[in-house]
Amino acid sequence: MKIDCITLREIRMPLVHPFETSFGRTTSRRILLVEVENGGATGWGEVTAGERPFYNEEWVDSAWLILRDFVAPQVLHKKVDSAMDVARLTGHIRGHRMACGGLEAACWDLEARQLRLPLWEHIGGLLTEIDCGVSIGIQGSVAELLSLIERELAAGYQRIKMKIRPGWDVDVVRQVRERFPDIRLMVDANSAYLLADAAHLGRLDEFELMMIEQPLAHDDIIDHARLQSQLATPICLDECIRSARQAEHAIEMKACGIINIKLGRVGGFSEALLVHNVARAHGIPVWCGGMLESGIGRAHNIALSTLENFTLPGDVSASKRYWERDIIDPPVEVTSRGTIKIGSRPGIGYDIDLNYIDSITARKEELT
Ligand code: OSB
Ligand code: MG
Repeated sequence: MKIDCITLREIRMPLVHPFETSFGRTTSRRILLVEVENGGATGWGEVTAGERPFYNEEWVDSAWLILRDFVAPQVLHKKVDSAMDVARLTGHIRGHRMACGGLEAACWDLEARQLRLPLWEHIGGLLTEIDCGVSIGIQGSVAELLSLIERELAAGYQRIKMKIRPGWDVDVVRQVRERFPDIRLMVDANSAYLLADAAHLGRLDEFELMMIEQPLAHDDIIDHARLQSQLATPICLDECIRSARQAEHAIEMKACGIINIKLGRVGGFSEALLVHNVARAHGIPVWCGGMLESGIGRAHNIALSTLENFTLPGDVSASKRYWERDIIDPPVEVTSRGTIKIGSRPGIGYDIDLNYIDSITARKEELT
C-alpha cells in the first residue's frame, strides 16, 4: 500500500446533550477527520483527541500539527506491505498516538476497501453482533440521572456506566443501585482520585459494580496496583494503557482486572490488536471505549469490537445519542436487545456523507 494524498478536515458538531466528566464538560465537538487516497480509492479515519488536553495530552490542534508536520512527511509515497505496517512509519514519534492512530485507521479502511473486505473481517473479527452499553455523564441532579438510566435501559442497552468524581460518587451510586438492583452497572472516574482515597473508593464495593474505570492518575499503573489490592471491585484501566507493553505490565502487577481499549489512545489498529492479544493471553476481558466519536470513529470502534476477547459491552452506542445528524449513512443503530449488527459491506461499512461533511468543515488541508 502507498498513500498519495492525505486530507485533513476539522468539522464542528454540536452534541445533542452536553457530556460532563470529572475533567470537564463538552457541548460541541471539534473533530479532526483524516482521508487517505491511493489510486482513486479512499479511506477514512477519525482522530479521537478532544478539544482540550484534559483526557490526555493531545487536543485537536496538536493532532493537526503532528499530522501535517511529522506524520504526513513520513507516510506519503512510502510503500508498505500492508496497513499493519503503517504505525511503524511513525513509531519514532513520542506520544501523540491519537494523531497517528487517526491516520492508521484511515489506512486500514482504505486497504479493506481495496480488498473488497469489511474492515472487521480484515482485522480478524469474529463476532457478527456486538453488545452495547452507554456512558452517562455527570448530571445536575440524581433525579435526572435516574430518568436517563431508565431511558437507556428501555432502549435496550446492556450496561450502564456513570461518570463519578469526588462529591458525585458513593451516595449517587447507592441511589442508582437502590432503584435498579439488578442492572449491569459500572463507574468511570477519569483519574479524579488519589491513592489516599482508597477507603472512600472501597465503599463502592457493596454495590456490585462490574468495574471501577480509571480511578487514579492517567499515567500511574503502580498506584492502581496498590489500590486494586484494597478493592473487591475490579479496576478497569483506560487512560493508563497506551500500548501492549503497558497492558502487560499492568496485568502482571495486578493493577486491573479489565482493560478498556480505545483505538486512538493506543495509536491505531495494529497496537489495539496487540493489547487485545496480551489481555486474551492473560484471561483479562476487554471492551471498546468511546471518545464521543462521529460516525467514522464509531464505525472503526464497531469493527474493533468484533474481535473475540471483546466480551463485555462497550461504550459503542447509537449515533442519535450524540448527533442530530451523523456524517455516515446510515447512522449507527442499536437493536432493542442492545446490540449492533455487523454488516458485510467493504471498509468501515457505512457511506461517508461528503456533502454534509463539507457543510460543517471549518478548515481543510490537502497534503501531497
Ligand atoms: O473515559 O471513557 C471515557 C468520553 C470522553 C472522554 C473520555 C471518556 C468518554 C466517555 C464517553 O466515557 C464514551 C462515549 O460514549 O463515546
Ligand atoms: Mg474512561
